Amino acid sequence: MNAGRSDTGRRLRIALSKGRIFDETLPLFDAAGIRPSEDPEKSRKLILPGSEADVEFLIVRASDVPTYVQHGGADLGVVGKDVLMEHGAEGVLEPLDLKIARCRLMVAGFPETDLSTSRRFRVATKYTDCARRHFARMGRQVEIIKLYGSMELAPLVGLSELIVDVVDTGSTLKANGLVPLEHISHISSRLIVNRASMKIRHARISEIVDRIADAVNAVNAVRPSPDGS
Ligand code: PRT
Ligand code: MG
Repeated sequence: MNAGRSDTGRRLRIALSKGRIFDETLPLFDAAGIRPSEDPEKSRKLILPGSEADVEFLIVRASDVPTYVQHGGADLGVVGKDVLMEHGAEGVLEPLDLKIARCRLMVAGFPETDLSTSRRFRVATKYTDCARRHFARMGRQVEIIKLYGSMELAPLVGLSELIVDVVDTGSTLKANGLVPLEHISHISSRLIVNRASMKIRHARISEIVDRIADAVNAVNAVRPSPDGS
């Protein structure tokens, strides 16, 4: 019996982005018995059938995952908390922290930068809403400059004094003469679910969420996280 299909007559759709999230998500999905039948890095297909007949994978841009799940284009998705916070993702359920693709959302700039001065810093970032909220919380006036990538370049050419970006090892900042100045948030990837899908396909989605949760716990029991979560 195929719960996912019999509920609505179509496969359960899971939105994934290529790259680091995909690589780290695969072993967790494997544990839940679902995996794409093809490697998206080698295929040009945007819909990949799953190993189980009631599941298929949508390959979308990382920043588009919440949009697909919010509007029901996908039932489930895997997305970085940074993208989720920036998007807003209203009405989207977030049942599981997958504890993968961990990093930190940071304010960064040149080492000599004094954030306590009253000057109005320019901040280059693709996380404009997160940055705006952070600086408002800190009571600092800033000018936000929207970029779509390579934020580290902005201070080097005088476009901004600060950036807001995710940092993992810190080597990209270092290679460009920048340092982390202020921590905004710990980031990891989350499993998200469309609210209506969760109601309509509750049994099947709960089963998948539970199995992935077990896999996350198994991985983290062996390898405790650096921040103790
Ligand atoms: O490229 P596109 O716009 O399609 O999507 P994306 O760039 O958001 O996707 P991807 O695959 O690069 O990142 C997906 C998710 O991985 C992000 O949303 C984060 O939640 C998470 N993640 C974890 C990271 C990093 N670590 C990371 N280090 N995302 C990006 N980086 C980049 C960072 O922007 C900086 O340029 O790597 C550089 C810093 O790395 P370090 O190790 O030098 O500090
Ligand atoms: Mg990228």
